[in-house]
Amino acid sequence: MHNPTWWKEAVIYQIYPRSFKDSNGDGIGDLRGIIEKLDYLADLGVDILWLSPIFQSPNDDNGYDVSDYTAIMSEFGTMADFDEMLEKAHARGLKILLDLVVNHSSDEHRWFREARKSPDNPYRDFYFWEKEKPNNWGSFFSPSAWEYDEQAQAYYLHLFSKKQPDLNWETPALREAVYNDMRFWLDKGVDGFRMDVIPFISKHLDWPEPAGKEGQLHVKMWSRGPRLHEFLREMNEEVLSKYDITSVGEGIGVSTENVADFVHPDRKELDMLYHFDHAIIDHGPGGKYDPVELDYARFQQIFKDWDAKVEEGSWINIFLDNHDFPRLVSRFGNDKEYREESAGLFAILLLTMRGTPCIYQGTEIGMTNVAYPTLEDYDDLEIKNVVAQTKKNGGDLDKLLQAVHRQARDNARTPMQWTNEENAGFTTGEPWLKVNENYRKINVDAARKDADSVWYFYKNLLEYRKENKTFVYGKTEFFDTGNSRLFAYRRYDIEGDFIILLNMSDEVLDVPTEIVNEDYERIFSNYRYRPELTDEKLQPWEGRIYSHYMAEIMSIIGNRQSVEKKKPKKKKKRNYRRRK
Ligand code: ISL
Ligand code: CA
Repeated sequence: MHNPTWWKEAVIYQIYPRSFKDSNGDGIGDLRGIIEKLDYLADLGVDILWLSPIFQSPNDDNGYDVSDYTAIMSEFGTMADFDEMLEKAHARGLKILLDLVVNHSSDEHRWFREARKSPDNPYRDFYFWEKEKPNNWGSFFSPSAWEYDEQAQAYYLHLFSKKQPDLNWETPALREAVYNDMRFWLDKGVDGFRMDVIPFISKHLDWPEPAGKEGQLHVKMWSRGPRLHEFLREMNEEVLSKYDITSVGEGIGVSTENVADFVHPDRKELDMLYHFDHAIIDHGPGGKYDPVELDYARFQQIFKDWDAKVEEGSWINIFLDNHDFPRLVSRFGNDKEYREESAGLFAILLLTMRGTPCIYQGTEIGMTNVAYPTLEDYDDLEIKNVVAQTKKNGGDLDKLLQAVHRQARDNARTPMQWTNEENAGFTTGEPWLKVNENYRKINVDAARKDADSVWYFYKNLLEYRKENKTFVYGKTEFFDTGNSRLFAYRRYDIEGDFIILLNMSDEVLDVPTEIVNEDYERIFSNYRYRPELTDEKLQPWEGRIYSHYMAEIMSIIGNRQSVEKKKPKKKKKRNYRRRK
């Protein structure tokens, strides 16, 4: 039997504060906006709120460039607002995860301002300095990972933008400073951290010159440097283990072969992490802005391979979109004819696959990608960099715009759609990033007035998951359906036995009776009460959960022994367990 663990049972909801809710009309989401929406989040039924960075920052990368780890970004509010938010969240049973961005700081952090002053400044070794460019590494947000600093008279390393210099974890004083900043928040009562690009914190100090073009990204090489696990163990020992909290690693560059090194309980490093395998599944030979067609067979295989690692004792997160990726319904589903259907289908995948689910803001109402008319409409520094490079190389800007429509991080960063009022009820002012025009139709208000909406589907499934711990602790069995567009798996243990069928296509498919025999009863469908719903056929993008009748009876009467081994009379079909 399993040990009950709160962060395995919990569902995470990620807030991108800049785009969540603006409380004061300046067009930028803020902490008081989050406070306003705590009841909404509690009502939806999530457990943990992960806030993208809320710390003081010049916002070169929307807060992923921190200039003071223990101060609140002035645009987001004050420390008093934070304290109030934390208290009110806890009062509603919601936990708070902060975003720890300590692979790099902002160049405006005091440490960096000191470090660049002179070679013997006490903060010098908080960063990496080299007299000559030691290699041809590229950076995520600029052509080179090395930038010459006039004042320092040396090059510094930045794997992300040049305003995000990499911190040097080799320096014990830097590590101690980071641990202190972490303690500051944990002592206030926050419930843990999501850790940004954490596999990058240890570097190959011989600065190997990678094969390949100048300016290429070398995620594999940067991830899992020689001292990474030593640093993580130290952080755990010094900080994490002293509190009843949890930790989520952003598992960039982590694979099934090495995930256990991070999250197996014996390692005492992190509780869980999310990998990138399906998140980069459509990146082509030229990277994310050179996308290729989605391979659904591989998509299925990825979930299968990772679940095998969970079976061996590692724990992971299940996510399908976040602030760095396109909207899941536009990317993996069909955001045109079957928007609500595919949004519902992926709700089932998120909430029934083994791992701690992460729901990204807006996904609970099936928000979609945006397609701004020009490249200049986009805000993300990543796009600005790609546009500059494409111009420099005389590349095709129309083709780039198409790719940006499909892949941009800003797809996920458009303001949350609350109502059909101007600017989607996000702000009374001018939003920092234009709202998606479809807010008149897709918004929280409308969704909550419609019992058949994606929003209610999430709410009901969240509640059902809470009642059925089999989805958390049960084993997984994957079925080969012979169709890359039909995903089928079973979650089962002594308390429950469920089969999940997901038709990831625009076609009507036969229900595979060899998988779902007559002992299984349909209890959830994202087609709910619609006339086209039948036992034998799966509608386009229909997802179903079936429950074994014996397990179902036992879950109702709660006692296996007293059940007669006789199939009951056909029960009335329920597509929602409980309809409110
Ligand atoms: O979105 C990406 C670039 O196309 C990702 O590769 C992303 O850079 C990577 O997932 C790391 O993400 C995290 O660190 C970045 C920040 O920009 C992202 O928002 C954050 O999630 C640097 O801090
Ligand atoms: Ca504001």
